Amino acid sequence: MTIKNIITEPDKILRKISSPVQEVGDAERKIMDDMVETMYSANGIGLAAIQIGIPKRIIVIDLKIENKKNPLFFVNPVIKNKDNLKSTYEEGCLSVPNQFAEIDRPKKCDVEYLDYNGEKKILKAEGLLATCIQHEMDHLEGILFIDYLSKLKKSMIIKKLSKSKSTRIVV
Ligand code: GNR
Ligand code: NI
Repeated sequence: MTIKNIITEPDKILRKISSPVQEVGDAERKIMDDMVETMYSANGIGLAAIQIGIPKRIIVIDLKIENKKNPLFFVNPVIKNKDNLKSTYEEGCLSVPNQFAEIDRPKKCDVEYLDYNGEKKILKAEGLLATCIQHEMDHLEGILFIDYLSKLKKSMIIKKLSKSKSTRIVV
């Protein structure tokens, strides 16, 4: 397994729409293994393949309840049912480092997907898991949580991140 570099804003790659996976084979499992390792090393609770530069519809999530590792793998996820009730979480994103904002999303959702072994599954999610699934699925459409903020807040964040990117290169 390899820890990959996480792409951060501003970067056009993050705006790509990811393509469906044709078959869950060893190559796809290798991507999933690298994704979990990358997510753990960055202390995230979720990661979409596009965040490591791979435009495929693959996401991994681990809420690390009680510090136990329990990685969930979702290939070609589709949301089937969304709750009309919303819940609010303070969201962050490994591709938008050190920035946080409260975002409203449906409190519950059902998600249909293929698992690590390519088997079709359906999961009823709520709370932080539902929020995280929706956050990751947004990545598959090139959407980031900052897109839900006002134009002003969003542009301030992008400005900050592009500045910190340009000063990170030390010769
Ligand atoms: O690590 C993460 N934490 C988080 C917190 C609230 C809502 C969503 C997330 S996902 C984020 C990791 C990430 O960027 N996934 O794409
Ligand atoms: Ni994210």
